[in-house]
Amino acid sequence: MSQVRLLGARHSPYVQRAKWALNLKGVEYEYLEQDLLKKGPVLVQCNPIYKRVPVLIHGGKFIAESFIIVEYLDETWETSPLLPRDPYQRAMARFWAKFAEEKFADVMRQVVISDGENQEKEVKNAKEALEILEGELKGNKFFGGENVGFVDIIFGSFISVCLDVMEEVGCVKVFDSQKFPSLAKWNEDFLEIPAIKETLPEREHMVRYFSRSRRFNLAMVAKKKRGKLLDV
Ligand SMILES: N[C@@H](CCC(=O)N[C@@H](CS)C(=O)NCC(=O)O)C(=O)O
Repeated sequence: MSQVRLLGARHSPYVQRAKWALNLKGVEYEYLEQDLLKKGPVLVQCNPIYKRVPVLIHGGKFIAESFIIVEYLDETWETSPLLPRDPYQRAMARFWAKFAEEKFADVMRQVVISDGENQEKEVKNAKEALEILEGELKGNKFFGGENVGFVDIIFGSFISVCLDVMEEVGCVKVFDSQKFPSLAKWNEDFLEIPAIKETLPEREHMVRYFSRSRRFNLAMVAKKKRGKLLDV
């Protein structure tokens, strides 16, 4: 099998998805850390449209976007399947992964970079998404059933590895294990899987990254407000 490389960044929950999929499938790969502020020539060459990580390099071909990378890995390496074979179950897994991305991960990114009423609104939205996901587990061990699958990887990259950092940086509480007991148990089981726990992002890098985004965005909002006041 051709050589596999992964372009990533230490703090990135999106890169985490690709690393977990590679680990679960037992694929050996070379990891290349990227400087996202400078965006070196390798990243620009491999992902000229978005210039973002993760990017998977396989047999000289470049594949960008974490959802697409995980699906590509699943189709290329058949061991430890991540998506169900049945077309309807497959469609459902894609639906819930998209839900977890749009209604939880994207919303949590907004929680981290906002404050006041805007932040309260986003915290409420994130909790509503968790309530729905709590119901969707329906007594299953994982979203993928007895084994971790696509939805677990997509959702886990935010809830298992960076939610507490996002809560700390945003000075909010979103997750309550009393309120979401199935998700709390899911999280414990998820983090016990060797292929998952042996690759986790480094907390200090995540704290630095999310704190920097929060400071930057709040400063931009304050600058806009000042501009508007001067216009009056
Ligand atoms: N939708 C993309 C998001 C990837 C993403 O936002 N990556 C961040 C790192 S956490 C990045 O490369 N940011 C650099 C930039 O946007 O300039 C995916 O799922 O792969």
